[in-house]
Amino acid sequence: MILYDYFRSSAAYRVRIALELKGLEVEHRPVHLLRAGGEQLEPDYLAKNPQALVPALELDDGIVLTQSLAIIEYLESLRPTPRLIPQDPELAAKTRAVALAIACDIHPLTNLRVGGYLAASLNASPESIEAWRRFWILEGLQAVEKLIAPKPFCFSAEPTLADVCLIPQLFAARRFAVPLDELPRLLSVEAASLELEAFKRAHPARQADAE
Ligand SMILES: N[C@@H](CCC(=O)N[C@@H](CS)C(=O)NCC(=O)O)C(=O)O
Repeated sequence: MILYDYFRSSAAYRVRIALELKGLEVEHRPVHLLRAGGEQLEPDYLAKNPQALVPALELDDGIVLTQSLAIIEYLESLRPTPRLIPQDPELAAKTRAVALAIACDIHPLTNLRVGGYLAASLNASPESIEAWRRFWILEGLQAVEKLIAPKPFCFSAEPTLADVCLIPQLFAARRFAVPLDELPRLLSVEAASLELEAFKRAHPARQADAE
């Protein structure tokens, strides 16, 4: 399998953590989101992912999967252990709710192309785009802080899809200088997660394309 990846992409980081937790190996193929106007917009990549986003996972038969959460659900079917979505229906719903709060409600507002639109079409300054990102990330994480119940991971003694989404979002929050000091539960989950080899190996700084 080939993972089209970018070291700083928090959506790709989610997939890297899931792969590491499940002990699945892939070839990483970097797609540089900034070089030459963005390699995600090149025709060869668009043929794989018409959304022009990373990650994408190309299977050995050539089929390409897109959307990090869909890819992770595929990996969960391929290698069911360790489970990332709990069997208990209530816990599964809570786990998915945190994952979706991050992947659908926080992350899209802070994406590169959204910043590009704010600048090019609405004349937003770099400072106001940074402020926009900080606002939406903090607002979203404040709610996630109340949704989780660390044990020490978001909902249990083992990491789940919620942790897989939370850790990359916290990485992005730091990148955009979002103040995290009043989010002690999130910080405790982060500390527990970053102790694990799988999370360490998936970290942006450890990727071959890291800058
Ligand atoms: N919902 C998508 C989001 C993917 C996404 O937004 N990826 C970002 C990097 S984190 C990207 O490729 N951005 C390129 C751009 O905005 O042009 C997923 O979960 O896979």
